[in-house]
Amino acid sequence: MSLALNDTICAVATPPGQGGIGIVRLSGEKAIDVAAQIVRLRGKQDLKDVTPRGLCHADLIEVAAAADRAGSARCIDDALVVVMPSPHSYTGEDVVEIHCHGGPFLLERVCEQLIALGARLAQPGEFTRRAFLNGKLDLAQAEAVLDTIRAKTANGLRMAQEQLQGTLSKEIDGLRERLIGLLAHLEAAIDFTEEDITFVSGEALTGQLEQAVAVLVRLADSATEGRIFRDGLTTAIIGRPNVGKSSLLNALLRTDRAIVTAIPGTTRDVLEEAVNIRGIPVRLFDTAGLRETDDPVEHEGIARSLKTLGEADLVLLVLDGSVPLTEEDRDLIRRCREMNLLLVVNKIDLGPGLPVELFDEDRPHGGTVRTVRISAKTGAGLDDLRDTIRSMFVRPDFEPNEAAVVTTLRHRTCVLNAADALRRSLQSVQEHLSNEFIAMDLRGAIDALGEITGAVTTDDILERIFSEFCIGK
Ligand SMILES: Nc1nc2c(ncn2[C@@H]2O[C@H](COP(=O)(O)OP(=O)(O)OP(=O)(O)O)[C@@H](O)[C@H]2O)c(=O)[nH]1
Ligand SMILES: [Mg+2]
Repeated sequence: MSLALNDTICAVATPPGQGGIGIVRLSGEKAIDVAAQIVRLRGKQDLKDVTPRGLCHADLIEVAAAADRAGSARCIDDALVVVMPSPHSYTGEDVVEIHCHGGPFLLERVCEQLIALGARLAQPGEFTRRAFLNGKLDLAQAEAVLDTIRAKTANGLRMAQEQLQGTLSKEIDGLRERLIGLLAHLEAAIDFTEEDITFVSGEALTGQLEQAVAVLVRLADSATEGRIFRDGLTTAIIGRPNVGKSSLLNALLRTDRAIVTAIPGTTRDVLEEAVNIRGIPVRLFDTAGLRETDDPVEHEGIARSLKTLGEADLVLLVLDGSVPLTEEDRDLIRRCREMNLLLVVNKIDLGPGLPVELFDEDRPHGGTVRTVRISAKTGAGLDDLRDTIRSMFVRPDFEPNEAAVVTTLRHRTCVLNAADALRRSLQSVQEHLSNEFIAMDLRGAIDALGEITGAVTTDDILERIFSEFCIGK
């Protein structure tokens, strides 16, 4: 896909569907000229001469009639128009926004006309891509635009905003600058090996490299919370039939979303709902109760339950606290041994529930296991359940706005690659290898960090990042 920077792009910037207001955005060299042909300002002045970034009342007119500007051109809507001349705009180019009524047909009509007049329909994320290419945002900030749009909880929004303001970029750039300084010393030492000058001592080098690794380790660690608040937790509610899985879903949602009956095997399909649990966006999946069955419909439901289980970040394994643990319960606990497992002992309103000791022989390996006691019927224990879910994934002292947080797998991979390269550099220092070896890995680390902010980038990376955006962003 060729995404030249010298043409003028346009797109509807507001979501599809009907709304009070809809916005069409234009960016590029000819943005003002193109827009001027369908915009007739009420104040009669030229679109070029309006106050930058101020709203102007205008009539939108049909292209066919536009040539006859003085005459009775047909008006299709009235609008507020704002002109943001380069470089003080989102993309850094001349930008015009046309705020008209939010009708899908009308907005499409406006875009069609702009295209007929020489603009091109923007690709997904192309406005933000231009902002990046014109140096208005770095790559991490551009990614934060999407995170801001997609944020589902206050924490997610706060982290996206921090990243958009440049908190992560500053930390990464600062570290990268220090490493570049270090590399310059090493390169000087390489260039002047004949002379007997020490540009940087082994000790100083070790100290600085170790310090940099520590910063990167902290950043990589922050990715656990970062990812959870950004992407949320995929949570499967599983268990034997009739233990109260659907009742738990309903209790957490505070609605009667799922059918609940006393008949085992009520839920056949997988139900998905989103809920905010202590600031974490959680995707809850209620599943069919797991048991041996000859019923083909139930059999399919169970296959889907197991698939959901396989994809979950967290498993809420519901147990009926009013009866002793069964062999099927134990099988399920064993099946979830490698996962983050929360044993939810339900129906405690009917009795004290099962003692935890029962589970000792089935202690999981790998993941974390916790137990809570609840009654989906009375709501007892649900607060404890919410607190426990948060504490399984978020450190108690975690504050999303305190320091730079890594929220994406892409950033985490770059951070880990940089840390690995620095560790190799450190090893070369310790083994008294020549400066070339130390410098080589140091360069690798500098490049890995540069990929986060886009100082080092490829079309491939840009393609992947901006294709996630929608048209108009
Ligand atoms: N006393 C009591 N009954 C409960 C509680 N939770 C669920 N039940 C009852 O248990 C029965 C089964 O509840 P469901 O929520 O349908 O159970 P399920 O695990 O979704 O069952 P399947 O969909 O068949 O696998 C219903 O009669 C509920 O009213 C609870 O906390 N206390
Ligand atoms: Mg159910």
